[in-house]
Amino acid sequence: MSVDTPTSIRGQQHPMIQVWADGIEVLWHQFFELTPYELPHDLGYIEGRLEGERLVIENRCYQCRQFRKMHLELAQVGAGLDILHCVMFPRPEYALPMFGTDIVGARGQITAAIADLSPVVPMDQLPNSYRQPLSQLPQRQFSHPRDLPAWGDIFSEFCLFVRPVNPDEENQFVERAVDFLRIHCQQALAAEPVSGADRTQVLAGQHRYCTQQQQNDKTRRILEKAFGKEWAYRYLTTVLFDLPEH
Ligand code: BLA
Repeated sequence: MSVDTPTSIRGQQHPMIQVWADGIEVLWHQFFELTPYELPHDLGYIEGRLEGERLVIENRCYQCRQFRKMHLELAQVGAGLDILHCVMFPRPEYALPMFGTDIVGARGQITAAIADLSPVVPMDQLPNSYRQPLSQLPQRQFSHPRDLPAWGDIFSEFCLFVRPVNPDEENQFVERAVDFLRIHCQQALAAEPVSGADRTQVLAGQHRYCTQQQQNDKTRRILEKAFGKEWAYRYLTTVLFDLPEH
């Protein structure tokens, strides 16, 4: 499986990031009829400087019937720091969880690999239609699981957050993350739209997810250092974790 989508930094990132980014785009195209999602015109491709190094951010953004925004971002700071960030925002008519994943690699070593399907309605537990297939996925072993920060109470019991220490663990992570995404795409295709009170609950659940994610100091600090406080705030609240409209 591969997608012919050449970009300037994609071919230069950590192999695990390239494999996972390709996997995400292949599944998206397999399952959905995608149309482009227009980001603010100056925020699609971005260059800045961080401590003397070049920071490049490349965004891919789509939408489809079930998702108002399917965002895949690749970022690179100099040759030292590689980042993959991806979130799928369901339309409020679909009571679906949030799919999110973040990979951070420093000098060739992945330090953080996280993937989750995070509950929206109800806010504290995934629906049975997700828990059932998720609980049947094959067991996987990671030598360095990581603890979630305090704002991470949005994530589900299935959240995978590790520091993979070798290519085998990197593959195990990507395989599990692909399983999460495939289950999500299948459930999204089968989902019926909701209305009224349920729609309000979906908005409230997505609101909480985005507000918590905006608390991630590690993301904010990098963006602030490279682009300044105001820009970082705008990027966090309009591109990374924009709140759905009411
Ligand atoms: C951690 N995110 C991080 C770290 C950095 C970034 C540098 C620290 C790495 C480490 O602790 O080893 C940076 N991530 C970025 C930047 C962008 C980005 C700059 O996406 C974008 C430009 N973060 C997400 C999503 C999730 C997420 C969708 O964007 C989860 C679904 C999680 N990132 C996440 C978590 C941590 C993290 C839980 C660890 C935070 C901590 O330990 O405090």
